[in-house]
Amino acid sequence: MESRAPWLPRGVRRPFRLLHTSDVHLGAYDRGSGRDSPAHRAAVEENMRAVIDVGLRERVDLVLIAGDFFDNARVNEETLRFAAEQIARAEVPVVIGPGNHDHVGDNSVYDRLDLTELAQNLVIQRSEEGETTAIEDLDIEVWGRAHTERSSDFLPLAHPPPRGEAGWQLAVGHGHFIHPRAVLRHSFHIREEELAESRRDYVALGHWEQLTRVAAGPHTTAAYSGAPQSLAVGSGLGGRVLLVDFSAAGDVRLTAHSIEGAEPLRHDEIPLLAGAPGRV
Ligand SMILES: [Mn+2]
Repeated sequence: MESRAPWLPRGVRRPFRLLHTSDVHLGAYDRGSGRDSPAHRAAVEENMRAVIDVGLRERVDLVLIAGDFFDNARVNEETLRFAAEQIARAEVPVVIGPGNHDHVGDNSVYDRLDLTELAQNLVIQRSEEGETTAIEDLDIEVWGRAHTERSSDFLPLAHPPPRGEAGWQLAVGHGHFIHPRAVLRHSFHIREEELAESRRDYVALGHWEQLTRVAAGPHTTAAYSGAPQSLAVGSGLGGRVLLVDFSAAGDVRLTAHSIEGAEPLRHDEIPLLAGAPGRV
């Protein structure tokens, strides 16, 4: 695949498989939410179980959740405990990059319970400046910058640090990719140039409900997993999670697995959205 990074020799990296999801919005229909609905609540929880089931079935090595894991900071405590149970069930490292719905800082959902105590395989990237999580057994580093509630001009992927020491360099970003028809008043811009200049092997994106790859320069792969429960289900592009295979030669290949039993979509079947270089 053309995405092989040119700055490392071939055949030196450890292959692994990633599960990438986002925008689960756990708790959106909890009691007291104003949208209280036991049926919808059960459906959202079932989606989360199905995501973890895909990870177990496909023997993934790592899970990245690219923001909006929780819908808001007032979700019921049983929803927090449910989330921790499901994360623990994954049995592999799980990294959450908080989005605008589950931001860090004042009134953060992540201050209510210590989920990392309940699920010891969980890392929550809580730094507003950005932080790197090393998964040493897998020779992976994951960089991400957490949302806060304050700044609508937040730029998730502006100026990440240079590549680190580990063989695989990943990033997590929650925001709005700028494409030729993008509505620029939407917040949290992510530009093709930033993805390319990040020099990451893969950038796991969240904030959009629909699955899509996005242009990220010749050496980086970047994609939105879309929400497991999505308004885009009717298009065949919703209700999916991304599996990402990283090969010893440095190739990065996506497969979009359905949580509802539809056929997987192979890398080249996943839509690729062009960027709008220079558009700010
Ligand atoms: Mn969002």
